[in-house]
Amino acid sequence: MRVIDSHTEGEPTRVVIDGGPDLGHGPIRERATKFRQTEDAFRRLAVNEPRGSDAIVGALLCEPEDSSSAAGVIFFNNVGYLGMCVHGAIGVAVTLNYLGRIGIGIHQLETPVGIVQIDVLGPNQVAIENVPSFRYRTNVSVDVPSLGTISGDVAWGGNWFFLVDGAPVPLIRANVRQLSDAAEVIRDQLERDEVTGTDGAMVDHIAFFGPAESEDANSRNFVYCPGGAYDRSPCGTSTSAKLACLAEVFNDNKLQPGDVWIQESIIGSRFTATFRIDDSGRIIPCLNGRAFICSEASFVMQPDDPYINGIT
Ligand code: PYC
Repeated sequence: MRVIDSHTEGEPTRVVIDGGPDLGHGPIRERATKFRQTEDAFRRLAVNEPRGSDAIVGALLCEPEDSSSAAGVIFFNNVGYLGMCVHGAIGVAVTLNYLGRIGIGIHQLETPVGIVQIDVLGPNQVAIENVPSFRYRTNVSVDVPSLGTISGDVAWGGNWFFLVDGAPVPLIRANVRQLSDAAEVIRDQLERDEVTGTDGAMVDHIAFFGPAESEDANSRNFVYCPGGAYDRSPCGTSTSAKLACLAEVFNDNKLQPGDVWIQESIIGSRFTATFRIDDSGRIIPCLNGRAFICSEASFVMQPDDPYINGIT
């Protein structure tokens, strides 16, 4: 099994370029279901300790269903699977370019939640046109033991988010532990209160938003991921969900199509985001960020290794 590791604005991506499970053909959504049902040990092996860490997002490259797409990709993490992952898609684009499989220019990636467009602007700079994003519920209040009443929006940006304006402690890196603890209890309360996305989907990412540190950015965020890690990047699916909440079509009148929104992460890295409205009136976010290759590795599996499939 061969992988290439990169980071996008600080957040790691591990692209499996060889030796992954054969999931057959057909829609990537169906192959992702097969992955979950029959090959979950591979997910753990690929991203969990001792070979990985809680922060790594894995990306399994698959043959695309449509041969004009650059690749199919299934994103996964330390506890399960992601619909889309913008930082991961930027990592995949930079990796495919590094391997000489795609050039500068526009390509398509097939994901379990839809086709996204990748615009490779340079060896380390990519813009992703994400899946349509929308706000599903506005100003939902939950009573959280230890925090009091917390209000936020439930929105989709390729994953489900609870977006909170403000944070229980300042959005600085030194507060990552407290922010993570707060996000975790909010997520637990959302689950207890049965606050879900469409079709009862779990709202498994929590995002706090506050003022940016740099003068030219619009906002800083902290995004808590399903497996307890925090996103070092500004989390592109969360930024997409945020854009949907700010967009004029939903009456917030805070952001118009084409307006630029610079989202800063908890470590100060950034995505530059805009959106357009498609022919069906849907919000299509576009996120621009950088990724850098960190390592190329071949995994070794020794049969007597008690942790051959990772530590869960
Ligand atoms: O950038 O969309 C993103 C993302 C999702 C989870 C981690 N990063």
